[in-house]
Amino acid sequence: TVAPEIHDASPEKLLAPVLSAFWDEPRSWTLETYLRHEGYEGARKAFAMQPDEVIAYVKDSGLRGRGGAGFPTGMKWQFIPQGDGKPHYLVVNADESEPGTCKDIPLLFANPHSLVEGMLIASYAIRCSHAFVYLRGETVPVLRRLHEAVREAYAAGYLGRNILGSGLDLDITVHAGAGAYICGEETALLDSLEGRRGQPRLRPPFPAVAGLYACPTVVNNVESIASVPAILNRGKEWFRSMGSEKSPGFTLYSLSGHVANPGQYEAPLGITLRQLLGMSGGMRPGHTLKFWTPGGSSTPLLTDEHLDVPLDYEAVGAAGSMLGTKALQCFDETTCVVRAVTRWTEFYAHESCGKCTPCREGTYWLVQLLRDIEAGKGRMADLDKLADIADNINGKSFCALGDGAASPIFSSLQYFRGEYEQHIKGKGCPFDPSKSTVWA
Ligand code: L3W
Ligand code: SF4
Repeated sequence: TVAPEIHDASPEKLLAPVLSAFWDEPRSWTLETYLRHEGYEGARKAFAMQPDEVIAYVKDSGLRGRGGAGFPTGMKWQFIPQGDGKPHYLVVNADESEPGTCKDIPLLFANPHSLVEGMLIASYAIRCSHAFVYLRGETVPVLRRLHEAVREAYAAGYLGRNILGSGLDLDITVHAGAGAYICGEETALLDSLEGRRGQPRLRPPFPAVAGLYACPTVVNNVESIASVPAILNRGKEWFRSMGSEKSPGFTLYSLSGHVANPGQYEAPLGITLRQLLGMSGGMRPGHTLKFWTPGGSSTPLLTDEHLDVPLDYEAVGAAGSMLGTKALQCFDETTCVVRAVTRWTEFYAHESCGKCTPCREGTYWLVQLLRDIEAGKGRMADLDKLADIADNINGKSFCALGDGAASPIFSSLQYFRGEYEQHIKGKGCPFDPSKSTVWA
């Protein structure tokens, strides 16, 4: 597929970043810098509207959740019942841990006030007076910066009582998690925040009905909330002028692996990997793309045949994968796909919370089979066994972690079955790991 014209990735748009606009300025994270860049203007515009109008505005903008699922943000806010007499909560999911995903943490590090302002607007809209950020605990420098941004916001009257005369009272609590991937699943996150072991809850009820402390709760990703101030300030039409009709706006892509210049790239949805590689210096010199993930290892692998697939929810879905978190991990011809899939599967087995049998047992057995194949001890029948175990995990597990673990198995067998067979027939890995910087 070639990117249709509706996917506007024109150079002017690419050169006008929003979330990352001033990351390279000295002290970009301070309130002073933020105020020089339209800081808190979106909140002022939101406060001039009624809360329901703000929800409708965000819904009309077409903003979709940036945490992986792409659920419409305004619709999620609209699910919060009004006049129910219960407290409402906003919880920001900053537990970024999906392999290859590295955009929320840099965003918080460089521009934490965009999140604080977004939280003001979201809290006003859903009538919440206590909001939480659940941050990946290993990122201590980010934790400090976020605490400092919250302190600055209180001191300047952007948090606390009757903020900017709007009648909104808002407190923000920043909570550091303890390093479990499963706590990025929204209901496990809520359990962890409540002080319990983080394991997924049965859904429904969704958090919008019974979330934190059994009260209506919006759980949104960092980037989703941090995108809201610019939408309010510059307008929903401006936002819709980027990307496609169903996947509008700008977003942060994390580019990693065998690329010349890994990092965060801000661009409209609908740009292609070929265009992004063109902007960023391409693959490392002398090497070519072999396979890649559109949204971290939980999304099915794609190959060089898919370089022109527009990176939006619909087009990536039609290509057989998912846009997910937009974590573009690129691997060149030196990479053994079996080794890469084994490494990811070890991650899922380690992070499986153990609550349900298909994922707890299945990921363990996938690892055993993959390690055998990679070590040259596999049998041809193992390939069907791999697919069978993955099939017994996929759609039969309690949460999306299980489905994520099955994705690299199915997709690698689909595109690279021959490479698995090569390992089995040749009784070993045909690749030289010393040539592949990613898995060395
Ligand atoms: C009310 C309904 N709310 C859905 C809400 C729901 C949630 C959102 C999306 O997984 C994906 C996963 C990973 N009433 C509702 C409703 N909602 N129906 O909408 O829900 P869902 O189930 O589609 O997805 P999810 O459980 O949020 C997220 C993929 O992301 N992923 C993983 C990312 C990992 C991180 C991380 O590192 N922290 O983000 C990567 O691709 O596989 O498919 O809020 O409540 N009727
Ligand atoms: Fe836990 Fe895995 Fe089951 Fe999710 S799928 S509940 S992580 S065991």
